[in-house]
Amino acid sequence: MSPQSNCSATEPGLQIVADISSGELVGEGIQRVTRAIKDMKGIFRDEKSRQSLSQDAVVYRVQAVYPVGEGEEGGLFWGTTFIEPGMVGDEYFMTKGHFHANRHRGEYYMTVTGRGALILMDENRRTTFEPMHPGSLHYIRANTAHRVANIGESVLAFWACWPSDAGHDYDSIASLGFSARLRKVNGIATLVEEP
Ligand code: S6P
Ligand code: ZN
Repeated sequence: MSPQSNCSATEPGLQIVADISSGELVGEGIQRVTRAIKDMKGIFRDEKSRQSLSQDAVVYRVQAVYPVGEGEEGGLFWGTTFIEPGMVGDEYFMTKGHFHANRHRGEYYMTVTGRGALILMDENRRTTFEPMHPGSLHYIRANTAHRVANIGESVLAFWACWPSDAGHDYDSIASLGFSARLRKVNGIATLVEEP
């Protein structure tokens, strides 16, 4: 038997390729979600500005692979999020943000392209942010709400890996929000506490 044959794949794995320059996932079984301006009611501070924008303009889209059922214990999911550059009032285009429904579940993010900010809020509602740039790796602890803003001039793409039993709690953010917002103040991305 040649050494090569010992190394050949016998079990089909994920039939997916993640493009390392764009973040794009290519292959079978990729689930896609798009969030446009019309889907972002109540997320940005300046609702009038949101209403004045083209409602079909895309804010972000997600591609993800779910090798096991959502909610099942023991698996891992993988996804790419692409956030367009843009503003709603003085806030950058950003994701809705969520806690994991199972608060004991963390997550990894890695930036592929663009410039962003990972906004994190712990269980005591203390909000901080980490700059995102190509290659930056971010460990999101359990019990921590997370949201990403695109603070650059081009698409921000990042990879995420999270446990299959994490789930998503969007309601807590929809009702209470984060305790601070990332706003453009004198041209600089600045975390401003909510009143
Ligand atoms: C999943 C992970 C990401 C987000 C995506 C969109 O746990 O954190 O894949 O789902 O970035 O953000 P959101 O807040 O709309 O789910
Ligand atoms: Zn998450």
